[in-house]
Order: sequence, then structure tokens, then C-alpha cells
Amino acid sequence: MAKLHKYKSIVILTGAGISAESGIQTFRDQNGLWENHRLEDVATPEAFKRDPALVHQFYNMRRQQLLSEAIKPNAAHIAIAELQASHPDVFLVTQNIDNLHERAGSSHVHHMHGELLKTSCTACPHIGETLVDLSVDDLCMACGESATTRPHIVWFGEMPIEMEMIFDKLMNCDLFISIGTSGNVYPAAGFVQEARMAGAHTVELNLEPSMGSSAFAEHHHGKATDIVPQYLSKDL
Ligand code: BJW
Repeated sequence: MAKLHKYKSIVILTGAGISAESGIQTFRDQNGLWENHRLEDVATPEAFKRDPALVHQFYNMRRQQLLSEAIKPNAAHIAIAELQASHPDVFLVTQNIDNLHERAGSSHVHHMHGELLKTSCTACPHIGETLVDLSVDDLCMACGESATTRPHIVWFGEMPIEMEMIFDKLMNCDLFISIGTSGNVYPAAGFVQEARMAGAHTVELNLEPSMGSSAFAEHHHGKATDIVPQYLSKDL
């Protein structure tokens, strides 16, 4: 019998906290990425127009880190992949741009804020893949333009990816689980309200209460590698 089988349709939202114990920095914690980088300088389309080399440097550094041998999926990523394999309807949407869910075995992962190992082009719809550093000298493989290749990342002020499908899943779920996210960034921070409106049970699994903690019906606070496998293996 699948775990959490009393729920027909489950939506799981993950954020930086699920990858923290894999060695990937979060954004807003102590020593988080926003302590050493102003988000206005590296995570907006305006920043990319103003200083593309700096933005490339920021994402090249993070891509190199993601590809280093030290970074591996952890028990929380694996527990989600196992749930997806045993339950007929688990929709996984992540704000993370790493590939740790895929490497843990999750087959369907919706990266609403983009992917570090993909590129897009500001001049054409081409989406490519990359394992190497990007630079302002890169030519788009599809349209041939120079200086238009960018990391395939959703920056502040841009529309997250596949929102229609995500809202559809939220409107039809009966369990919503939010893992490792501070609840600072919209639209993801509002997903709990959408799920509540659908009548879903809502659960927060996070190191500490998030910004939107009071909107959740159930809370478990602790490290993702402890509380996620524990919660997802419930015989409910
Ligand atoms: C652990 C742990 C462990 C640690 N175990 N837990 C005013 C009001 C409302 C909204 C807006 C506003 N002004 C502008 C907006 C919109 C804006 C926004 O939300 N701004 C806020 C700052 C207010 N949003 C946007 O612009 C988005 N687009 C948009 O809204 O389009 C319009 C739209 C309209 C209608 C429908 C839909 C859309 C785009 C947002 C793009 C976000 N991009 C970033 C950077 C790019 C990706 C990258 O470089 O990696 O995405 S910002 C950054 O924050 C990144 C993350 O995905 C995102 C969320 O961060 P996350 O994951 O929550 O990380 P942290 O660090 O904040 O939290 C980690 C948590 O883990 C903490 O709670 C820890 O305790 C916990 N933790 N260790 C368990 N071991």
C-alpha cells in the first residue's frame, strides 16, 4: 500500500532548505547567498542588461558547485522520489534550480524558477543545456546572436514557469506539503492559500516556522533529512 494513500492528489513544493544538507547554500539564512550578493545585482533582468558578466560569474560559480563531486541528493530528496514511485498522483514543484530531485530518482520535476544546467536566449525561444561556464561572448546555437545567452533562471519580475499547470494542480489537490522554503517569494509563498481554498490539508516541513507558517494546518520543524522521510513514510 502506498504511503499517504488516504490522499488522492498530493502537491509538494520544495525550496532551498531541502538542498541545504547536500551542501547548497540557501538564500536568506545566515551565510546565505544574499549575504554576499545583492539580489538586485544578480537576480533581475535589469542586472543582466547592466552587467551580464557579473550575473554569469554568479551562476557559473553555482553551476560549478552543483557539478562538484561533493554535492549529492540527500535523504529528503530520496524520500520524495520514493513517494512518487509508490503513489499514483504526486506533483513535485521546486523553486530550486539544482538537479538533486532528478538525481534522487524523481521523474517529473517542475522547476518553476528555472534550471542551472539550462540556457535560454534573450533574442529567440531557444532553450539549451550546459555543463560549462557561460560568458558574454557566447553565440546562441539557434539564432546565432551574440551576448544573448543567459542562464535559464526566473529572476525577480519575471513570470515563473508553468504557472497554469501548477495552479491547476493546487486547485485539485487534497494534500499540500511545503518543504524548506522561507515563504518570502511569491507566487510560491501563496500556494498554501490556493491549496487551502481547494480544501486540502496543508503541511509545513521546515527548519523553523516560515513567514507564512500560520497558514498551514500542520507543522514539523527540524532538518529536512529527518522530518521529510519521517512524514512521507506515514501509513495514512
Ligand atoms: C531548512 C534547512 C534544512 C534551511 N532543513 N529547512 C511585493 C509583494 C508581493 C510580491 C512581490 C512584491 N514585489 C515583487 C513581488 C513579486 C516577487 C516577490 O515575491 N518578491 C518578494 C521579495 C516580495 N516575485 C517575483 O518577481 C516572481 N515573479 C512574479 O511574481 O511574476 C508575476 C506573477 C504574477 C501572477 C502569478 C504568477 C506570477 C519571480 C520570483 C523569482 C525568484 N527568483 C529567485 C532567484 C532565482 C533562482 C536562483 O538564483 O536560484 O529564486 S530568488 C530566490 O528565492 C530563489 C528561490 O527559489 C526563492 C525562494 O527562496 P527559498 O527557497 O524559500 O530559500 P530561503 O533561503 O529564503 O529559505 C530557505 C528555508 O529553508 C528557510 O526557511 C530555512 O529555515 C530552511 N532551511 N536549512 C529544512 N536543513
